Amino acid sequence: MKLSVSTTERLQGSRVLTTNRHLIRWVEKMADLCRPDAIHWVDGSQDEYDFLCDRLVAAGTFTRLNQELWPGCYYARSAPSDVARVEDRTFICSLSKDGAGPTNNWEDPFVMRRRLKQLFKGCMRGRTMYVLPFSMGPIGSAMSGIGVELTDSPYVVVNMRIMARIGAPVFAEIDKDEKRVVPCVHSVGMPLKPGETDVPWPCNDTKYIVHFPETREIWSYGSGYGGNALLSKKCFALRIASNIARDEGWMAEHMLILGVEDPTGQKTYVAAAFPSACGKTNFAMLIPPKSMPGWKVWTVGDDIAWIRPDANGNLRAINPEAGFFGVAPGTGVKTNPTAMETLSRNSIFTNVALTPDGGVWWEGMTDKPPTECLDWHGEPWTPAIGKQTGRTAAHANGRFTSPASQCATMDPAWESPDGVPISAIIFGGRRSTTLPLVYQAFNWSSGVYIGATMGSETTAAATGAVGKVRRDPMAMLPFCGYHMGDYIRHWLKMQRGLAMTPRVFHVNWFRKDANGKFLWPGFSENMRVLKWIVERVQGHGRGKETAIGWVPRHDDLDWSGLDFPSETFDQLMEVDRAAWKQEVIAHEGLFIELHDHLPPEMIYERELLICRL
Ligand code: TSX
Ligand code: MN
Repeated sequence: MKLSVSTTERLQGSRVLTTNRHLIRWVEKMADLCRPDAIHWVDGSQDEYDFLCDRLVAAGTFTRLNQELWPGCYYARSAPSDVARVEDRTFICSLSKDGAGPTNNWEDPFVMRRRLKQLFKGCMRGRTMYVLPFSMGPIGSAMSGIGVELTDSPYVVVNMRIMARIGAPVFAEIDKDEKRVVPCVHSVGMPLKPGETDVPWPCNDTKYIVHFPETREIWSYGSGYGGNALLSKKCFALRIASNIARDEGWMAEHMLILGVEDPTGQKTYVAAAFPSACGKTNFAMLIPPKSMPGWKVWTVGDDIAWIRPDANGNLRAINPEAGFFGVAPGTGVKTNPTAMETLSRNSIFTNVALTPDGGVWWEGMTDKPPTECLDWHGEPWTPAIGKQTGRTAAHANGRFTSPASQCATMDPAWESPDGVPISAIIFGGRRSTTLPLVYQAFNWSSGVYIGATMGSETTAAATGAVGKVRRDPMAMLPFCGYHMGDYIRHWLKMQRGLAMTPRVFHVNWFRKDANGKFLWPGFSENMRVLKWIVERVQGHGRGKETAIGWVPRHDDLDWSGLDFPSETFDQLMEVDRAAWKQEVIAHEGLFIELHDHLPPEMIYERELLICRL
């Protein structure tokens, strides 16, 4: 159904909420191009949120969930073609093609601008343009960054209210000292003719996710989903911010941040980079086993870290986000009870299943599926139908959007304007062979080598063959907004401004035995690995030197409450020289792709590794 825009807009959001003349001029210019029926300045209030959710329910985009079971929660189904990030439609439009590097799509910025102008001409007809200011990081923090997203999607506005700090306080911050903002324009690319009824999930088969790194601009067209449309997240906080960080001497990373509290109450913060499907959110919310009393893990963030050296040359990190946009399938009471509690209220669910009692379900949420439900297409689904057709009730990339403030393990300092001190960086991947449970780099440059060459085996969700190692330097391959070789050089250069570099580790929870069985129980038991990492950072953890780095002996880990045979441990930790020689050969592939920008240190590190093997 179509609401009368003129009357509703008069009630909500019509007042211009900034005095910044550049911002107002830009909004006018973009409205001139996109031709929305109304402009709504987003104040970020609860009233406004409720108003927009009501509008989304009326439009059929949202279903209000059973408020007794799921208070404050809504459910959405996207168009079946608009379910994930579109990497082949993601562009880095730097002035030179070389600036974007071989791992990004590039288009001449002048050509792309012309194309975008055509696409955006009149693209918001029949819709409201929301002017959505957002702060990445606590409002007013020197470590934060501000953007303004113009969008014709109320779904985006309500998701962004969970994922970032938005609205009036951000406008006030922009007005205070004429702060530089990153302009972001987003349209679902489906204008409405007069009287035309909308569809529940408007989008366009033509999609563009475009970044202009020099002018720090983002343009997104044709998708209403997640990382394509919530421009604060991957587009700003990673692709544009990685450019800003390179220029300003800091790091915008695809990392979770957590704090480990030991039984004496001392806290050690670590940041960890894992490619998708490795359980980053689970790790960020880890619950230590009962047999390790006094140990506790505190969550700072689950996806993105902005890390910079402070005045004393120590690295400090903030989580630029305010919520979790997590993959729902696989999240359950057994794998992540903290996340389950977090998403139990005031959350938005997209592309999962709807149960007859007005709740949601997805694969892995409970052991037993519901006897019947509507799948993410809105079609009837039962376990029998699932078995027959091989179709899952939820889409593998179905998501929950939940406020971080509801997460029971959030660190007391998670919104500290100065961030938290980072003592260790952990890289990880899903590797069924070769890579041990944990090893520590010898020094910063060998650590950068480990990050630069890390990889993960593809799972069914990703495109292409299952079980093939895909190299994904620092888990940033899809998110680095410039040449990956220059990015690795930036990592090396960071050392110069630091009083002390963080210790660097690599973990692998996914090594399998000859029968394809996981060697390591993972989840809570990963606390034993974290404890060793913290002890190494503190300088009292013991280990042994191997060809690839320092590793714990069986006796160096805390095994209280877990019967883990030393023979299994040996399998899990084995550094097989023959397999590692193959591994080093595989590193070459990436290095050849990046060769003309690859720092020579990477070649030297590779040589040293070969010599040690
Ligand atoms: O998130 C995971 N973590 C990190 C937890 C803090 N997953 C899920 C990954 C998919 C997103 C894991 N899966 C982990 C892990 O440590 N380990 C595994 C592999 C595994 C799966 C099931 C078992 C053991 C290991 N089950 C039993 O042994 C009974
Ligand atoms: Mn991510």
